Amino acid sequence: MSGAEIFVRSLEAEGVEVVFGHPGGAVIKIYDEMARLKPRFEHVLVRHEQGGTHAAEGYAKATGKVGTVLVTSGPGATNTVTGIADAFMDSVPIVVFTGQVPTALIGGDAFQETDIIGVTRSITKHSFQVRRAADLAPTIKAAYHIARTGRPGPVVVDLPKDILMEEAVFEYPETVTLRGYRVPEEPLPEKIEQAARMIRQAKRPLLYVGGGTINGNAAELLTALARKARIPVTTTLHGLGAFPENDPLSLGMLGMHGTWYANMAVQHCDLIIAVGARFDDRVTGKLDAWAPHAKVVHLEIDPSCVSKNVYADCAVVGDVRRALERLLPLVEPKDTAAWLAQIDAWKARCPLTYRQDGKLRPQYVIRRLSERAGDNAVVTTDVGQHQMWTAQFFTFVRPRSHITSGGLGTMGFGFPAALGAAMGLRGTGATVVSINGDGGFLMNAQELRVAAKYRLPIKIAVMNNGYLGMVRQWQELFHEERYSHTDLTDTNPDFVKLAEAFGCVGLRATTPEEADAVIEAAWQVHDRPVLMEFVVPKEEMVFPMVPAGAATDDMIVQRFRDE
Ligand SMILES: Cc1ncc(C[n+]2csc(CCOP(=O)(O)OP(=O)(O)O)c2C)c(N)n1
Repeated sequence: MSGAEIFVRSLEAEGVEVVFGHPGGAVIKIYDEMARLKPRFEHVLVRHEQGGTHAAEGYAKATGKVGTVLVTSGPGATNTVTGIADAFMDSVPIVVFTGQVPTALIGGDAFQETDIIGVTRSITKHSFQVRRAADLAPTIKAAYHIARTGRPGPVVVDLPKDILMEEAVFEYPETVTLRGYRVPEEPLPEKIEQAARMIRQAKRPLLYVGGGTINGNAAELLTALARKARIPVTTTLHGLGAFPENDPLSLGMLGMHGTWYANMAVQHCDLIIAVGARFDDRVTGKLDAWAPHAKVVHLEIDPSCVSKNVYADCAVVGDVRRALERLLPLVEPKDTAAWLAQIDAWKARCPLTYRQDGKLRPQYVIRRLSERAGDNAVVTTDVGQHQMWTAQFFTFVRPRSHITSGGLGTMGFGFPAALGAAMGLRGTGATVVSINGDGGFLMNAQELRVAAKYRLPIKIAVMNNGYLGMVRQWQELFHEERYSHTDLTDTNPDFVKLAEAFGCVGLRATTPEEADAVIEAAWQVHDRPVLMEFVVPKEEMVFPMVPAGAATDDMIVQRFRDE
């Protein structure tokens, strides 16, 4: 059969359910075979390849499966670069198939030729260029294996056009053996015992939990460990949902915009148990002033993350789920009452707050969305202030309920990620909520119509503060209020009309009462996306805040100014 048919059959054999793609000359043969073969997977025609890549990320994060993207060569391929970089930074398993000019023309500046393998070399977990149709099936098998196993990440598979025409025998391999690729799974027993000993000896232990706990399907075990040993838990942005935030042991998020009490716990604890986390600079701030009294136990699958930023006194390298399975029976209930009382006092002294003065505050909107959506919600956010308010004021109680762009901080991520999540969660009863700023939403708003086509009832919030809010905040705090090119008021569209033009419902709220009514109305729509525009004050800022590069102790807790 043709290489293009082998491609289609391989995706079916891999169990792919959804492909987010956009056709072009280099992959036209694959699209032709899809028309002829009517494959078992669904192809979603996105309106921009970047949107497709973020949709695949949203699908992967919501379902725990690998996301799939198919694009043409040249601009089709380069349009995926931001999504690939995003997936690399955030350990999201996706496979991106890019068309390529015929092998004989490679290197000759042919029409729509880009060396996408070269372009993406430093932002992929691995990449392949297929040179023979006979290699297609084993390469596809290997690509999904690499994307999904160990620390997950993006894999690019480049498909020269002639390979798709070439004939070969189709056989999908059962197993993968790759020289030089081994996943460290079983942690060393002596390291588990050392970790248990350190937990036993600690007086003020703290669990610092990252996205690796969710990727590794270890949230339940982590929760069991925290509850058994009575250890308080703080999570990173990507760790949100790994531990139920309505549990008294939860401290919410730590770091730059984390809670005051989580950061206080970090600065006063005597043991940090890091689980699937990488000590990112948005977590630690000034490294040598972070957690000054703590020894560190680090449970981590990626050996290159261990002792990279913060030295691990005990490194438990391997699958975090297996590590927690083995650690749990060795850890006894601890008396941490004094430490927990101290934390409760911090929580009472400086809880997360916002001004309640009759104006429509974004934090209020997020609280209301959280209450309305309940435990079954899956939330995606874009990047900026609304992202941090969502992390602070939405209550996450389940793994895979919070999807965002953390490492790369990609504006334009949130809505297409919601599209991908909603495609993956059809029929599960989950409500997908997409929270955006007025800046980033417009960077991939074209995918609205795709969501409408599939009748996905995504609840889209656009926090319209008329500004690139997070940059405005930095300009106010650190650049003497020179608001250089952050005002969006004269380039913002009418968001309600925009939604309607794309076949969605558009609603607007300017007061808390209107916001309540709009949220209620949005939840009554079941057959298409609803865009809720919330007009909020531009002056609102995200606090607490540890300024970039500052010590955690120098956190700005709250600052109100006249409006
Ligand atoms: C693609 C991209 N360009 C620029 C930035 C820098 N940046 C970070 S936050 C932000 C402002 C976002 O504004 P908006 O989407 O309105 O959200 P808000 O902060 O107001 O909630 C900008 C420009 C980015 N993160 N990503």
